[in-house]
Amino acid sequence: MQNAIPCLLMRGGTSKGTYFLAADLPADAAARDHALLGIMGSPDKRQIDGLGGAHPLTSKVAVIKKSTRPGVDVDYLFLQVFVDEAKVSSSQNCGNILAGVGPFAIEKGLVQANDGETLVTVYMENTDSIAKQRILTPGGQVQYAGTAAIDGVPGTHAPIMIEFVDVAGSSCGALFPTGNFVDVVNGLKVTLVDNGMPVVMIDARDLGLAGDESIAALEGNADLKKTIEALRLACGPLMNLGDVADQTVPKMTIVSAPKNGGLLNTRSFIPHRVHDAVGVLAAASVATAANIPGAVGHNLANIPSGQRRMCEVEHPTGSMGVEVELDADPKVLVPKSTSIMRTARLLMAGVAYYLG
Ligand code: NQM
Repeated sequence: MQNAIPCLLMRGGTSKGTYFLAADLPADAAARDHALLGIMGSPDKRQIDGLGGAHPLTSKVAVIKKSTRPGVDVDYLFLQVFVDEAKVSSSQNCGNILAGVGPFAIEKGLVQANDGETLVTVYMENTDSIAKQRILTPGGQVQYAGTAAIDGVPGTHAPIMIEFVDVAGSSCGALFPTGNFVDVVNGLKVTLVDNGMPVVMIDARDLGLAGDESIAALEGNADLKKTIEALRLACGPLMNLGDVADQTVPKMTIVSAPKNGGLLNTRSFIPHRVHDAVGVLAAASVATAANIPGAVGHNLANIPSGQRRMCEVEHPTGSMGVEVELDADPKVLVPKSTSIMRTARLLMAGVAYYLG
C-alpha cells in the first residue's frame, strides 16, 4: 500500500533535499523516520527506490512549521537520512538546506511575502538558534532567477542572504567547548570549535597531506579514514557531544594554506564522505576559529582586517564567503554575527510516496 505525502524537492545551496510541512508527516518520530527512509530510498547505496541522490549531500530533509515563538516566522528541523543505513539523524543542523526554508515557507503560505524583499526569521530546532534570511520577492512571489553564483552550483540564481546571530556553542555549549584554542587528541593538534557546527580542525601537514588532495584520493585513503574516524570518536565527548558513533558530527576539517588568495583551504569529512564544497555552518566555524591566534590554521591563514571580515573558505570546488563580524572588544571571541550568501531553487512540487 503506497502512502502519499505532499513535498517540495529543492536545492538549498550546494545540497538538495525534500521539504515537508511538519503537519503532513507522521507525528510519531519512528513512523516519520520510516516514511522518510521510504521516500528517500534508504538504505541502499544507490537510493534507487527513492528520491535521494545517493550521497549525504543529496539525502537531506527539512521539516517546517509556522512558529509560535515571538519574532520568529517558522521552525525548521533538519534531518539527515543516511544513504546506506536505515537511520535518520537530527544530530546536526544544515545551513545549505536552510537556504530553501524561507522560499518553502513563502511557497506554502506560512509567510506572507512583501512586494520586493521578504525577511524570514527561522528558528533552527536542531541547534536552538536563529537565522535571518532575506529573500527577493517581487510581486510577492519568490524569485529564483538572478545573477548570484555560488561555487559548487552551475549557473546563477537570486541571492539569499543569511545571517546567524546566536549560533556559537549551539551544539557544544561554547565556541571552544574545551576552553582551549588547541588540544592534543590521539597525538594530533586539533582545534575544537562550534560556531553553528561542531568542527575539528586539523593541519593537513600533521596527517602527511598537502591539503589540496582530490575528494577521490581522500576517500580512497583507508589509513587516513581510520585515523580521522578514531579522532572523531575521541573528540565527540570532549566537545560535549557524547558518543558520536551514530552521529554525523563533529565534521572533520583538514586545513592548509589558501591556494587562491582566500582565508584558508579546507577538505571536510562530513564525517565519512568528503564534502564537495564545505558546509555553511562548518565554514562559519572554521572562519571564526582561523581568525583567532593560537587556533589550528591561524598561522596558515590570510587574515582580513577590520571588524567585519569577508573570509573566503576555500574548498574542493571553489570557495565560500563567510562574513564574520567581530565584537568591538577583542577579548570577546564570539562573533557579533556570521553571514553567508546562498541560492536555492524549487525543483519540483508534488507528492512523495512510500510503502506502508
Ligand atoms: O555545515 C553538509 C551541507 C552540509 C552541512 C554536512 C551544512 C552546514 O553542505 O551548515 O550546510 O556537513 O553534512 O549541506
